[in-house]
Amino acid sequence: MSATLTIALSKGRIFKETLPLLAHAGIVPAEDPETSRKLILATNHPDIRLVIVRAADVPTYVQYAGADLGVTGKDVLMEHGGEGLYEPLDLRIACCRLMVAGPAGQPEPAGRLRIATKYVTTTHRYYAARGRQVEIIKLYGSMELAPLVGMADRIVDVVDTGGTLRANGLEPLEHIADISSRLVVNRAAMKMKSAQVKGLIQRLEQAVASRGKV
Ligand code: PRT
Ligand code: MG
Repeated sequence: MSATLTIALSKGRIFKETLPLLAHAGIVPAEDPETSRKLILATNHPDIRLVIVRAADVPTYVQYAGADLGVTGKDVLMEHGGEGLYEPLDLRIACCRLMVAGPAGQPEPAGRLRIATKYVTTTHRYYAARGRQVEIIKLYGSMELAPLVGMADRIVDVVDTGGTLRANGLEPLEHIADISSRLVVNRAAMKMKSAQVKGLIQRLEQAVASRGKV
């Protein structure tokens, strides 16, 4: 008799890109979260279920044992701090870069920079390490708008193709970190459900490795 394993995922790109890795590990959800309103999804394994949470909440669910494992962007993990979590595997999905961006072709304004971002902790750390005084304006989305309406000099956000920045007259200026999604595991679950958790990590590791070969 094995315990139930709960895996936290967010809808959208994380779910879409995790699905093939789970399939490779033999795990298939019983429903599609994009069409189902259920927050708990069964899988083809009676002892493995998925919970659907906001992307920024995945580390918190895993930290507080609402889920044993989760898939989350390194950007989200840096902001969360990783307390109570193991990060055993880079899934190499949902890749992007965390960047400072600003209006194209404009010099850096003198004095204290105003930076709009949802990555308050990471942004604070980045500028503190450079001895730069900044005012951080916390937003929850559409950061690209803030410089356009004169609310901020810069934004800190994740960039993939750069299309969203360009469409809004912004350009990437400074690279903060390369981002990909990570498997995170609750520290207690790693001990209490060791065989199951380690088995799953191993299967996902193989899934990532075999995907890298194509
Ligand atoms: O969207 P929602 O508010 O529900 O939540 P979320 O934005 O936290 O989640 P989601 O699903 O959008 O992103 C989940 C994770 O995917 C992030 O934490 C990143 O690790 C990763 N990821 C990879 C991205 C991107 N690429 C990305 N391009 N997350 C967001 N974007 C956004 C970016 O914020 C910007 O608005 O896409 C736009 C830029 O894309 P380009 O291609 O135009 O540069
Ligand atoms: Mg988003």
